[in-house]
Amino acid sequence: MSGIVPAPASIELRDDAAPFRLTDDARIVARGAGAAAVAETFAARARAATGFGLPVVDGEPAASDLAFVVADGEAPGAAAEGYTLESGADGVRIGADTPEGLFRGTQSLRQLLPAEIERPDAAGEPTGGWTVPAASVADAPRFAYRGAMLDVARHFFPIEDVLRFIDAIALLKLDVLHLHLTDDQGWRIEIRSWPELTGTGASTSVGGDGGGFYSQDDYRRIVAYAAERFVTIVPEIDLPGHTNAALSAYPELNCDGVAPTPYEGTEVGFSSLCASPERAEATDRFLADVVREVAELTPGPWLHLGGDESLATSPADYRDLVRRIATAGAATGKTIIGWHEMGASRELPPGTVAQYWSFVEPEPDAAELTRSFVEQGGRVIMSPADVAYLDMQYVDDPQGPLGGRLGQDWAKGPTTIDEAYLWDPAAVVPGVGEGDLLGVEAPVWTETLGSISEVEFMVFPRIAAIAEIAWSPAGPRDVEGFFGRVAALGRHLDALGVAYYPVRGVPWVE
Ligand code: TNX
Repeated sequence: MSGIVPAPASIELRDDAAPFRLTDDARIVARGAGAAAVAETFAARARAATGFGLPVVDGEPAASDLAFVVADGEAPGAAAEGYTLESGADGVRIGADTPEGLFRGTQSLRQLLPAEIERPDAAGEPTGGWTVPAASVADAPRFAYRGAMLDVARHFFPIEDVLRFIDAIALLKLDVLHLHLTDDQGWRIEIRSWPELTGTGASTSVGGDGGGFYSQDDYRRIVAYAAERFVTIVPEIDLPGHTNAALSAYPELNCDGVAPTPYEGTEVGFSSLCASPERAEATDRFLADVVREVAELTPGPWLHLGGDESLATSPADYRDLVRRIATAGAATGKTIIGWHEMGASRELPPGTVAQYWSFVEPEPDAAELTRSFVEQGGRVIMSPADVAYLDMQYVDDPQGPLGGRLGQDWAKGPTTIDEAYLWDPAAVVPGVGEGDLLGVEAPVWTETLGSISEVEFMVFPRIAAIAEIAWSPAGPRDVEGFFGRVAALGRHLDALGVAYYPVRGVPWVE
């Protein structure tokens, strides 16, 4: 079975025509700026799985070759991430206007090949050979920002886990990994001018599962690995609430001058930076130093500064702190993203982006706070918690293998894959339409998730629904067709060794 998730804008599969056969003779002919690097990324995977040489070369493609072309006029509508893919007995050709578009096209090619293409070891040809069906694909995304968020603060995940996660989301053509780097339970990014943030501040996690943090070099490695897969890292420093880890590391950030003890529970909304003028010098120096160092590590355009659930901050203090936080952030030259509560400030820097996390039926203030960003010239990322939060439990899990141990249920109970699939980001907040949206993001919070396989188990397959909403054209959704493609994706995840929950309704292949 073949099928591409997210569904391409247009695909014609010609079952009656001869397929392409990838053999030991195949070369990858790369043409145009940046094409060879994308070809090498694809070739590394395909060489491991097939045992073929697959040299990346210049020249004229033969019928046994794959041609990867970057040139003006290749992508439909000149879309930056668009591509065309043609396959058949006379070869495979992917064309794009940019290396990024070419990379997205290679993710479709992976899914058109047998799932064994994902295997890290050459375990022999699959039955039927390494075939690509005869097909014509013309594709480009609906939204530019298609994200996943990983909470590395509640539990810490070592670099290798994060790289593995990047690999898995890139297959679904996601192009952003938002890292929730700080919270009450841990500060996970080295800030050289405030070393105790990753001393005391990184010593804990939920449930006493140990601490951890990324050194600046570790973080650069993550950024570089993501960049090779055309994934932008969005760092989040959650402020002014969710700051117990920072407050525990530096007494001078606390109104009473006393550092609280590190926190290993799962409550939210009890910590806050201090808005008092007596602490202004320390607090503003902390803000400026942190955002400067994080921005310096970040080639991407965005800096997420939190703003959610500051329940221990008075409304006046919240507005004052958000103004100071956003001003410091904007001074780095980055565009600020904030959870929708930040819309309480009418002094947001131009272009500040909202991340909406209320429900598909918005709570009244959430809609108003989100519109506040749009009124101030910003756009919106949609993450409605009842459909896009990947830490929400699976419906049949309480009876299932996990015994209800993983995930939460506060966002209107467990979430089915159909619910995750059947919503339209442009129809959530009245007054926030298609043109106001930057994109869509699926967060996974890790209060209940202590290992990367537990994370994967919650993320897959539901993230495929979010990826398809973010990439594929708007319009009526064919649930059955989607489920068939998710079943095909399941075989790729099996071959990759990525964990997932075999949700009911999908015709999983044994
Ligand atoms: C709400 S969503 C939070 C997080 C929790 C999550 C758990 C948001 C902006 N804040 O602090 O981890 O729920 O599902």
